[in-house]
Amino acid sequence: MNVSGSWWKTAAVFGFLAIAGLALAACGNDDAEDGDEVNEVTVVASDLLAFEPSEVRVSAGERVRLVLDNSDSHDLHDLVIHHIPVEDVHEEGAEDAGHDDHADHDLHVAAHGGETGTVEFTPTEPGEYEFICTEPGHEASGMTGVLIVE
Ligand SMILES: [Cu+2]
Repeated sequence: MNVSGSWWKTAAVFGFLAIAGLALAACGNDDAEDGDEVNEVTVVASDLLAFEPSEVRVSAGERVRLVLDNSDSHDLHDLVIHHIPVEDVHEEGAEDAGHDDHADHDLHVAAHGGETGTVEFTPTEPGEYEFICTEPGHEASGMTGVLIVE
């Protein structure tokens, strides 16, 4: 009986490990699929003081990677949305530059001339959100656009 009992315990342990392994593998697949769902959009900033495109469409609840392409410019430009409901904002670029007030915006990305910056975020509510460049005079010269969250 002892030998038999030991065999069943061993089998039970291996069975548990197999199920745990399958569960981990399933989780890993989910992560990979989430990564594929990032919606990358590029907005080109130019020294002509315009964004191209000036209208960007994304989906509520979907991860967005917004690339501010300033590679053909000489000046620093940024892209700021003062008020937009967003989650999990992660910015890479000229983070310490190009905005008038850190506390006064929900979304910001900046890039020095010849560089690009990116900001990842998840918009949570449909709506139309104006974005601007906060460098002095740029917004007044028409460096504005709209992010449409559907
Ligand atoms: Cu600008």
